[in-house]
Amino acid sequence: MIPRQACRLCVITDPELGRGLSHVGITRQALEGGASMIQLRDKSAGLRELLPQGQQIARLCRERGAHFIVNDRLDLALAVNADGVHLGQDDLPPMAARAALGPGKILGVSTHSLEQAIRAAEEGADYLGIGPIFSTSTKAIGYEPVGCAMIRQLRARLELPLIAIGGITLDTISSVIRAGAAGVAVISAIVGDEDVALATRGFLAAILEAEKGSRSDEKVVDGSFPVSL
Ligand code: 3NM
Repeated sequence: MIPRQACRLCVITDPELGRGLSHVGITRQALEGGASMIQLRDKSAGLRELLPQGQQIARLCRERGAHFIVNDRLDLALAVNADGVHLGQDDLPPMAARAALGPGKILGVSTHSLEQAIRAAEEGADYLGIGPIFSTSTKAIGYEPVGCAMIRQLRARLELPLIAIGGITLDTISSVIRAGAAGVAVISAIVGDEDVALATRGFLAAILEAEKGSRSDEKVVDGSFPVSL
């Protein structure tokens, strides 16, 4: 289980886009800007290099009450006692990861279609990454952008928090939240900014503003139960 608010703003630490900042450096600034979740993502560094960084990030997140998720590396997530792990479609299947993680940890799964999302929910994911929402040059994943329509479709079928990812910027964030995403995960628009803390703060403010808009949309559409437009 993960509280919906924890999914609001996930900053993914990508040192390649990070203007010289390390995972820890990005984390410090993102937490200062109000990120609710940090995802450590590194496809090339070895575990011995990542371990001390992961330990430090775990401590920083704990101090700030933010959630710490490790991308892909279940072993690292366990070694640093992270809050959970985020898996892609080619990583360990969710059920196997859950068996190793135990019930108290968070399991997030990247999904790129309705079918993948429904399967991940059935397999025990606590939240779903859904993307790419828009085109992005950060990751060549071989999937076409799914757009906000996919968020609306999934919201209608699943209770799980949805974290939208892929090409999210300050210009597009409002449409994503209003479509029903619990939050967003961002790399380039935050980590690539020269002031990561300021960029994070800007995203958080935009999300809170869009959430207010979503609540008034709900009221207009139906006074008795929430509906996502
Ligand atoms: N996963 P940016 S898109 C890491 O669709 C990642 O699952 C995606 O980076 C998915 O915010 C993506 O720079 C890249 O577009 C996100």
